Order: sequence, then C-alpha cells, then structure tokens
Amino acid sequence: MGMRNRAGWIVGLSMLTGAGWAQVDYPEATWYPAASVNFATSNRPSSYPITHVVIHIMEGYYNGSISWFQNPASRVSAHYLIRSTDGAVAQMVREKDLAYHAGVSFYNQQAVGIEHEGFSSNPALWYTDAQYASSARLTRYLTAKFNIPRTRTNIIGHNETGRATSCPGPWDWTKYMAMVRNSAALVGSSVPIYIQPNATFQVTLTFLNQGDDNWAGTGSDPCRLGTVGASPYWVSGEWVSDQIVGGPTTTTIPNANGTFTFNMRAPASNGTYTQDFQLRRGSIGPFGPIVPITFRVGPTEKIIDNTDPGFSVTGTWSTSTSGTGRIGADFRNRAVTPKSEATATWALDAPAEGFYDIYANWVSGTNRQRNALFELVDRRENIPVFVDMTQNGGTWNKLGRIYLRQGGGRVHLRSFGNTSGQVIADAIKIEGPYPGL
Ligand SMILES: [Ca+2]
Repeated sequence: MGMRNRAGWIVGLSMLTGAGWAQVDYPEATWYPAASVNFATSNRPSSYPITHVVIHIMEGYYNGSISWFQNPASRVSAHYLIRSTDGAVAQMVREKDLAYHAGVSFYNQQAVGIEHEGFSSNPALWYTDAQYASSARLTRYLTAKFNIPRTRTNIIGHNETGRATSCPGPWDWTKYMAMVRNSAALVGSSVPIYIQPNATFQVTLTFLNQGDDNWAGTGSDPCRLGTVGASPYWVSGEWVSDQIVGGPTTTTIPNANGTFTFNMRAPASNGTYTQDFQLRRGSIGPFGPIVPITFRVGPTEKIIDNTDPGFSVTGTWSTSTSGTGRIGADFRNRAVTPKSEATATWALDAPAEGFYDIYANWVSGTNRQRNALFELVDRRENIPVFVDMTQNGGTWNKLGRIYLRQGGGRVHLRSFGNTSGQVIADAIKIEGPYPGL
C-alpha cells in the first residue's frame, strides 16, 4: 500500500508491465489507481444512472493531485485528471465507481468528475487550449457513452452542484461547450491535376459534421474553413482573410456533409506545394482534423498502362509477362504477319489543352518488330513514329510532341511492319501541357 503514494514508482511499473492500461475506460487515459478508501465501488450505470459531467480546477498540480488521490488520508478522488501543458489524461477511478469529487451525494453518485491542472488565479497560464481540447474530447466520449445531453444543464461546474465553492473559476464555458459539441471528419477533396503558374484554381473540401451544432457560414458564431497559419495562396477579395477561406456552401446540419469551395492562387514557379486546412468556429477557433492539400504547378506526368481503362485493342492480342522492363502487371503483344488492321490504342485524356511530350515503354527482345508504327493522334494531327522494339526496352522512349485538347489525344500501335516480329503494347506516358508558341 505504501507504494501507492509514490506515483513515480507506479508509472515505472506501468511502463514495464503494461498494467497502466489495464483498468482505463477511456482509451486516451493512463491508469493511476486512487487509494481504495478514496472512492466507493459501485456498478454504474445499473446502480446509479450517469447523468452529469462535473468540471473541476485542481488549484494544484497534475502530479501532486495524482499523489493526493493515491494517499489514503485524502478521502477524495476524481475519475479523470487533465494536465495543463499537453492535455494528458489520467484515470484514477473507474466510471462504474463513485469518485469523491463533488461533496454532494447526488453528483458523486450520478456524475463523472474531471479535474483540471491549474490555478483559477491565473487562467491565462493554466487554462490552455490543449487542456480544453483534451477535456472536451473526454466529455464528448462520456456524453456519447452514457447518452448525456451536451448542454450546460448536464455539463456543469463544481460551483453548480450546490456546493459552496468557486471551482472551476473562470472556466470559458462558451469555448468549452463549442469544443464539446463540434467535431468533423474529412470526406474528400478535389484539386485540378494541372495548374498554371500564377493561375487561380478551384479547390473543394468536404467534411462530415460529426458534432451537434449546425455549421453556418455567417452569423455571430460562423463555421468556416481556415488555414493553419497565414496562407501565401489566398485570394484577396474572395477569402475572408489570409487565413480564413470562407463558410460552407449551405448551412450544414449534424450528420450531413458540408462542402467548402474556394479559389487559391498558384505560385509563380513550377513545383509541388502543400497548404494545411482546418475548420474553425468563431467561438472556439480551430477544430477537427488538419487536412493537407497538395497541388502541383506546371507540367504533369501521366502514365496509361495496358491494364488501365484508357487502353483498348482491336483484333487478337496476347498477354505476356516474359522479359524484363515492363510497366505494371503485364503487356500485350502480337505478330505483324500476316498484316492486319489490329490496333492497340491508349486514350490520353489530356488534363488541359496544350503541347504534350509522348513516351512509350516496351519489353525488348530479338523477336521484336524493328519498324513498329506508333501514331500520335488528336483532332487534326496524326504523327507517325517508327521505333525499333528489339532495343531500348524498359525505358521511356520519347515518341514526339503533339498539341492536345483537354480530354483529348490517342496513341495507336499498329500491327504491321516491314520485317517480321512482335509489336509490344505496354505503357504510354504523357508530360505536359507546355504552352504553345
Ligand atoms: Ca504494362
């Protein structure tokens, strides 16, 4: 029993044996058992319903409070303790048992007590966002588990239990309840495949409203999409500021998807860039997941393999995996004698209008066609290119450059030639668009 007062010793034991995780109800918590005389064993919610969450301020330190609740002389405890600096959670009494935290029988019987590290005389120092956020996650979990309404009737301060106390001091209830009531998950995002330098481009992010409040883009407590820090890609006159994008397209009710559509401005230089986004409410600041959106400025590479939907053949072609240097799972092949109209076709589906460099990969071998005919095709052009497939397998061989419409472009591989041998339909790569002259 003496070792129970020595929190450090118990932490060390927990880390060695994993015993610290054995008793927690809340997965984020670490288990530091309170002294057995500091709580009453029970069997909630069958013995008593769990109807309230009571918020406390320790007027003390996290480690000191853990020690105090492990000291049989204290005769007090709480179910959960939250650390100020990082929101770490200790559980000391099981949710089924009655912690002695309220000093009022009804609330000891029917509430879960959460103690927060700090001193009410200096809330700016101790009542941190990390602590509020961690506590709010815990309260969301408790209210969901025991079906407790997420209202100020059921989530209360110690001073609202009838006990003569000022605990929890200047707790920010507006912020805390908004944190408890708001939650989100990313559903999807869309960014253009090709973006020109300095261009504005449209981005759409969709989030599921997993919380209890509507998301409205306007009003006194709007829900908006923001950036993590000031964004260099904001569009003046369209964004609210350099770190607030705007609200959802329409007011989003709980369990519905909210769509945020907005423009960004690309940098002047080609390259790959990332911007982090996060939802925010006026009353609480950022909430929900941080979502990194990556976009590429400048020419793009795209590979169309023979197993991709853009590939098709006419006539009879074999499927093979022999030799080395192919792209993907296999390639298609066909002898050029007897001469036929059989053709392999790659649909290029150019992401934007402009010039594209076209490359082909094949698996070379001695039985290959020395004058295999590719054709680069768009609306008005048909550029024939002959290649020697006995050589240069397993690499991107440049066939040429062609102007493609957005969504357009095809490459054909014909099954004839002036020598016998196999033509190999493996994969095509396009790179572009490059601006015209
Ligand atoms: Ca292939």
